[in-house]
Amino acid sequence: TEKDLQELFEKMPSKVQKNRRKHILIKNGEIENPEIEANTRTIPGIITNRGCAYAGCKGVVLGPIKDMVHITHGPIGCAYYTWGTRRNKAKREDNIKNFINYSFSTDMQESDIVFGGEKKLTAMIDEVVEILQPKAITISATCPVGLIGDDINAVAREAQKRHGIQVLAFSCEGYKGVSQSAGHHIANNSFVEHVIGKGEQEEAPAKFSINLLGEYNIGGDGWEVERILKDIGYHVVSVMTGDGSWEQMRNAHVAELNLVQCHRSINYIAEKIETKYGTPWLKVNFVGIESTIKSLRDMALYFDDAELTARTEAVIAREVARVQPIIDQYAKLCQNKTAFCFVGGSRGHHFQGLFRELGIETILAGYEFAHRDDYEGRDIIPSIKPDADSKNIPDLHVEADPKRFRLKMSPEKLAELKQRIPLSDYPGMNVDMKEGHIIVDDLNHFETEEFIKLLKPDIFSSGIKDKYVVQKMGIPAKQLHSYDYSGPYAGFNGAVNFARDVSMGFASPTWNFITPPWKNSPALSGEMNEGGD
Ligand code: CFM
Ligand code: HCA
Repeated sequence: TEKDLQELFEKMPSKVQKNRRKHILIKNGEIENPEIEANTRTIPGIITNRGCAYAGCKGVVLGPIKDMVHITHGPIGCAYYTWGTRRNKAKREDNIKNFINYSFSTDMQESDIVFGGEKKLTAMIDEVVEILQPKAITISATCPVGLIGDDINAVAREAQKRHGIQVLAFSCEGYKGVSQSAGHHIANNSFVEHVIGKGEQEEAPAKFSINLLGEYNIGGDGWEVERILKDIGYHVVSVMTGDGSWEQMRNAHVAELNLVQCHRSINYIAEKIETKYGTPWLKVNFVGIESTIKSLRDMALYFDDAELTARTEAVIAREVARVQPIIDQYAKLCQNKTAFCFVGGSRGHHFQGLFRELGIETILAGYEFAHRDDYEGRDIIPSIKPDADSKNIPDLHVEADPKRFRLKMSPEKLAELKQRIPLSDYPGMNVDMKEGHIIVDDLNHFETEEFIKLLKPDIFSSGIKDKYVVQKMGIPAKQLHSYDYSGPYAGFNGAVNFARDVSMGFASPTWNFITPPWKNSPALSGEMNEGGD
């Protein structure tokens, strides 16, 4: 209740309180779409789950592209941390190499920081080309590179001339934004400018051609989604960027529709492709049975083809008949339980439906670094005040491509469809949350513990940084970033895996051996005294 929330705030120093109040909401139907503060700087010293711009650029958007060599220019730590930890899977294909099992870094030493690292980077590119012959290379800058002023753009330009392959430089120094989100934007801009639409194809190679955007194939999610789409009869031109390739992304302009799974990390590309090539985008969600079915039906409405619609229904019926009885068994262990669902961007919203299907209600949800539109919907975008990102990252201006822009359907039909399906729109998470439930932006360690004590959720979904703290409080924690090394969790097969893993968490006898701190109240307690003696 508001009173509990008030008590929680009172435990914070007054400055922190003032800041954090704007990031926490209780869903209350009286105010139609309350404003939340998001994408602003975390208070220094607060333990947050957020990462940096480099993580968002190299780790999230670039990293999964398998046929490019991704070089991290910097001391070894940044490259090492983004080496495989995100579990974005990829397979080699005919004519498409797969480099994602390697970690490439200039491993800058003290002398490179003092005298500059450009020569080392140049030498590294030459070595990479000689040994691996990739078709394209990316260079991502880490914090010290920006501080010492290495000109990675000039190095990239020279290397491109020397080797005749595309070399893209990304000034995604960690400090370029308040979180990963800035890095997504930097990567998106460059792909719109230099990669998408540069391929030779003019026509879609098959009927029902789509691109799948914002799907990173974590734990094999993208493969499960592609299995379903191909079974129905779709042709996947490119995936951005899970198990994706530079080669295929170059021809993304030929698709008839872009699907957007993770709105946060890739909405910029979706929007610019629409302006440049006339391809609308559809917000989909392949996490959870209901959402998967809805996404497939929305796609069928877009293509409006009797055979495709019939096939969509046949696949849905077959898959549901196959997986529902298994899920029902697991769901018996999950009834009437509650969850916290706090993940980086889209997943804080996407997983709520899957929890609900198992009988688990999400009572607190939020994002580490999403923007106000991911909470309140895209309608509010014009009213968002310029933030830290907009100062550092130019909003790319694009225009209709004179040769390749093509309307995919009449404007009247498009307008009519927009009334029925989320075309070029995302209504955000808040509309789906229930009365009295809590929405928190950039949840921190202190609030995590306080909300757990207050609401005692049965399961906490999170990342690696908070998981173990929560488990020591006696509550099962399910990582919704890495899936605790399981997955896929998307699509029909993913829902079965998730039901199995979550119910296993509840059934584990481990929890009987842990006494949560509130059952063991301390003999002594104190209060924080601001500024006083
Ligand atoms: Fe999109 Fe992602 Fe997410 Fe994300 Fe991430 Fe991720 Fe995530 Mo970790 S792209 S916003 S920057 S869905 S890496 S695959 S799990 S925080 S909720
Ligand atoms: C990142 C990657 C991450 C981290 C996950 C976590 C991922 O933000 O740099 O904190 O557990 O999904 O791997 O979000």
